[in-house]
Amino acid sequence: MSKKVIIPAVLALSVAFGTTNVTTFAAPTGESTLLYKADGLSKQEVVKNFLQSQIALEASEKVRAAGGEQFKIISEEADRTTGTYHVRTIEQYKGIPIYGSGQAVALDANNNVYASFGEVTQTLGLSVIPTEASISQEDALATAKESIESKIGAVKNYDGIDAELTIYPYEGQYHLTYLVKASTSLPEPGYFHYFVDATSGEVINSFNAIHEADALASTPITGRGLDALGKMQTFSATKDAATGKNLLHGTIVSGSNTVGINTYDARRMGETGFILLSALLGFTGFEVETNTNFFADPAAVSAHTNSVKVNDYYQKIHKRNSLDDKGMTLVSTVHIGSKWNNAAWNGKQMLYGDGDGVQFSSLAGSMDVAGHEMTHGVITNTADLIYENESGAINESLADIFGVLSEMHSKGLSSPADWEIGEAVYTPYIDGDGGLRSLSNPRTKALHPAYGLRDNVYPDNYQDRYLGELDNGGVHINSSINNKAAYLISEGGEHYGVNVTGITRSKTEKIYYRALTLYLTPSSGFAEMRQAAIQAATDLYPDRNGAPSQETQTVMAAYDAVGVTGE
Ligand code: L5Q
Ligand code: ZN
Ligand code: CA
Ligand code: CA
Repeated sequence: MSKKVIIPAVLALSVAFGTTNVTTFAAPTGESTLLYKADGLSKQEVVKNFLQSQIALEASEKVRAAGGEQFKIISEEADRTTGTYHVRTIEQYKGIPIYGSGQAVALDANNNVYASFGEVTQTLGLSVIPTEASISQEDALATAKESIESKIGAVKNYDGIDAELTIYPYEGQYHLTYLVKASTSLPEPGYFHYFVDATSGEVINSFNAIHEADALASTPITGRGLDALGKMQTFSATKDAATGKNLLHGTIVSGSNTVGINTYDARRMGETGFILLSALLGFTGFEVETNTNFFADPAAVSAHTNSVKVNDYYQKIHKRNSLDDKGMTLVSTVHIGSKWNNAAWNGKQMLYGDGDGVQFSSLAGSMDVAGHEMTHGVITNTADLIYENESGAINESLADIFGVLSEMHSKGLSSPADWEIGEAVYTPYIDGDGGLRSLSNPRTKALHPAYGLRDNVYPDNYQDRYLGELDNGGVHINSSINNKAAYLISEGGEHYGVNVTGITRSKTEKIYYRALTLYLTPSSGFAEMRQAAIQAATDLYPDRNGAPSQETQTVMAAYDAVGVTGE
């Protein structure tokens, strides 16, 4: 977290030219304060000068001398609700991006910096990092493929694979690497990340970030079919001009936005079918076809209609145009693998298993699971939280939070509140045992003793967090700590002696969406999540007479209650 100081722009500019006379002023009250005064400069100059001013002079001069700017603007967004302007940056070294770096800087209506999230690297200018690769991109791709296939078996078709030159900070050193990202569906869903040293060809680190995970004219039709829960649904589908068959290719129209929804069937089978149809279908699976308007595959009907519902939620509540906010087509594939007890986002699309019928029934049947997986798609396109350790737990938690909130929105206010994940498909032979995770009371769900958690249940405060290496550093475990905070913000309650006044679901989802899209960065952990939520609450529900609003106080109290305190 940056220090809260106001640096007049004139002084900040002189920093760049070698003067060390930087003035700091006392910060106003509250956790949100003005950081940097703008006058006269463009928004982009203000942001870059502000970030530059956060680096010690010697290092900052060296970066310039080395012939590059440390900060690169990657997105800009004006927020009409608050008249504020939001800029995301990443760090680079001689034009090569630094993995996991990122800042989110917020400007007020006068272009002053009032908030900044994301660590600024101090040592970049003092480091000597190789920038010339001695192995080729093809070599890096081959190395990654070999390792992936030694783990999951031969991959006949990658859903996507690319290698990008990236500087990777690892164990106290900067490495010039090719970051290889590979998406797979068969033989196993995966979203592999490989850091291949571009000077030696050695794999420095790797992880699987699977987020459980035509020219011809066609006519839109209305399809019908029973979903995985036995409910009749109607939905948008297509009559294919070439074959005369009806397919699960729909469109959602909202104002001037149109989003495609395509649902496919992996038919639980091996690679052969995929190879045949890959050229036509882009490796997503077989078409779900029918000669009538009736679609007879309940898992496919559920995946199709649930992705419409989740998209409606993001569109109506958050004014978001699909997962990338640019109208990308929503692709789902059902019947992945045999009795697979999971659902996933593989970096490109949703994947649903059929479940083994005991632990899970068809996972496509649960709308909150669709909301969870699709939120991973939103996160990839916004804060891009790294999928391990604390940032991974925040990533998982936001997927759960928007999973349950999208489901509750869809069911409407007359339905009972539901803060469980996956209850519609979890343990079909056991009634009333809720879902696989609970946001309202994480401690009601057991965890394998191998994790060594207190009472062998999911944690509901920071002190009980999991610090081992399983589950990418506990991403599906420690998420519960933030889940509980979100629940308390919405519904209120006493937790470890802290009283929290609930502020409703509607305000809670606005705060988390704003934190996710404007303030969280790839490396954000629990402390940054707290600060981002406080900032979002303060933007939406401003301080009065120097005192934080009820909404902001509630956010602070909820994070206090789960043991994530300020500083
Ligand atoms: C998980 C998504 C869900 N999957 N995957 C462990 O592995 C572990 C948990 C999950 F929607 F199916 F739940 O959350
Ligand atoms: Zn997930
Ligand atoms: Ca639920
Ligand atoms: Ca059950």
